[in-house]
Amino acid sequence: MPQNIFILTGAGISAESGLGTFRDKRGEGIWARFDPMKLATPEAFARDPEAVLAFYDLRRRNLRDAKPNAAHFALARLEHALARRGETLTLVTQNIDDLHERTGSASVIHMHGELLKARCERCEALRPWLDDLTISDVCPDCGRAGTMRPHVVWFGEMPLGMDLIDRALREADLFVAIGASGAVYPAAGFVAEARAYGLRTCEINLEAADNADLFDEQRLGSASGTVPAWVEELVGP
Ligand code: BV8
Repeated sequence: MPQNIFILTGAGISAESGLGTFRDKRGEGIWARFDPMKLATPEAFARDPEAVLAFYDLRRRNLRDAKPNAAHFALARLEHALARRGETLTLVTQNIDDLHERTGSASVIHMHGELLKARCERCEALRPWLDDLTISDVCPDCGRAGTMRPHVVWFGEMPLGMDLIDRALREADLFVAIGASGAVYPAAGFVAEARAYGLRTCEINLEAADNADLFDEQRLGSASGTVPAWVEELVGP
């Protein structure tokens, strides 16, 4: 029977690429050092845009030096192998990095936005943005200054692609969460929706997620080892 697989990735898949995770048991995650309520909400951006923009400039520069790891490459291989068999991979990521795209994953749904894009709050135009973003930058489309923001979904904002995500969940046979802590909604609720739709569910993680009890199967270990091994079981070496 054709395998339609729905994969949700979180910060854990990019951890071995040198991009920090948000919450880790050792308390060294990004949110242990930076207060998300002061840097990842629309209210924070309205109150102190320079601090918020500096936070994303720092992460954009880190991303330029980061390289995809074996887990990203394995998911791109899985997508192409399934397509050759007439099966589908829907890849949804909570991550705002471009490491999936850099390994050839074709249709990535960035439900929390993308760090390498900026959006004009006046004309809604969306543009690639690889350099620092300042509050005085001019929108390349409408020419207004001071209207550009990172194309990132902050707390309290609607995640992107929710209709597409729900449709893909309904059509899939298998739901796999990779490197996701199950701490942030609505992404953390996808596994419960998958179970309600009758999908098998599998967690691939370094440590058990907050919603680990909702998964039929669990594979613990670093993504650069666990994900290529899982892909090889599915589509061979
Ligand atoms: C919204 C972008 C309305 C910014 C981020 C119930 C329903 C709906 C909403 C809520 C709800 N309850 C509360 C809310 C509000 C809130 C929320 O969830 N708050 C939490 C804190 C309780 N949610 C929202 O505000 C969302 N919007 O609700 O709008 C709505 C309602 C319903 C339906 C639609 C809309 C918006 C949330 C998005 C916020 N933006 N990111 C930025 O990146 O700066 S969220 C932030 O956390 C990250 O970006 C990341 O995407 C996300 C989740 O983190 P993870 O990816 O899981 O990373 P984390 O560090 O937590 O975990 C890492 C995992 O990797 C761990 O398990 C670890 O063990 C593992 N790992 C580590 N190393 C490795 C590894 N695994 C493998 N290998 C390794 N080497």
